[in-house]
Amino acid sequence: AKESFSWEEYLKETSSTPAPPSFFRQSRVPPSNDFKVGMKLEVHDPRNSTSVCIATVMGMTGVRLRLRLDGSDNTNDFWRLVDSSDIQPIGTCEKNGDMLQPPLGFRMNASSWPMFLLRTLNGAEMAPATAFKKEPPPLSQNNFKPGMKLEAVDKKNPYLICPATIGEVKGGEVFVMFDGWRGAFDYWCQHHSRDLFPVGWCSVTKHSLQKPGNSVNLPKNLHVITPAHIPSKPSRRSIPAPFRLPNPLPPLPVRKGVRGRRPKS
Ligand code: MLZ
Repeated sequence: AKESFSWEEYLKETSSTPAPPSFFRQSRVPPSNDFKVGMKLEVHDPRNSTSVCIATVMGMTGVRLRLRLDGSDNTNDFWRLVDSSDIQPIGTCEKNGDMLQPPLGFRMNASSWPMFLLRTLNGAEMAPATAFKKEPPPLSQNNFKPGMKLEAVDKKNPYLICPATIGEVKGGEVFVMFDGWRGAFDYWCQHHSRDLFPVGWCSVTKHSLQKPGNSVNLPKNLHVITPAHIPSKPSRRSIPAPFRLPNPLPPLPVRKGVRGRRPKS
């Protein structure tokens, strides 16, 4: 049976609190998704952000669009929110006196770009201007505190949004730790990153939310000192799901002779 993840229970279980919605660069009332699969739009090439390209909506989940650059391959799809300032209606570029560019890795000869452009736009369904929503302005202050829970895009699997915890805060940046994945997917980003969402965002926007992984989150510098009740090699399968260490971990007793020794692994 497909059991779903409940923030309410999980927050109790981990005795943690969500980061307040006002800390995020997201609309309080999420925008509506008025795009349809197959529609075309203009987008800044994620691998070359100064150039504006044509993209097609290949899929959608919640208020996120799965985009593919016309003329590129099918292995570099990327995701944008419907209120991202990276996307705009077809014609915007020309109106600004700029030229549409072939994507980085255009699969044809560069000289065939003008003809390709004509053909790709001919008869295409263009996303209407009303589908593009205004991007919320960045917040000036980084208000996040370590331990606060949130929902975050897994940058290694960008179609996934997963339960996460703020691990560290440094100036305008936060360290996003994915619950139950032992650091494998963690990253630093700006506090106003569009990849961070308040707890409940997926449910409100009808985006699927992953469950936390099954691995114990151990701070990297502590992995050699394993408390007796944890198997020395925690695997995703070996620890029953309800078992979770408090996060952040309480300080471990410092044993004589251990301090300063480098882990062997
Ligand atoms: N199939 C992948 C997905 C991991 C997603 C983790 N997200 C924080 C794996 O099991 O490695």
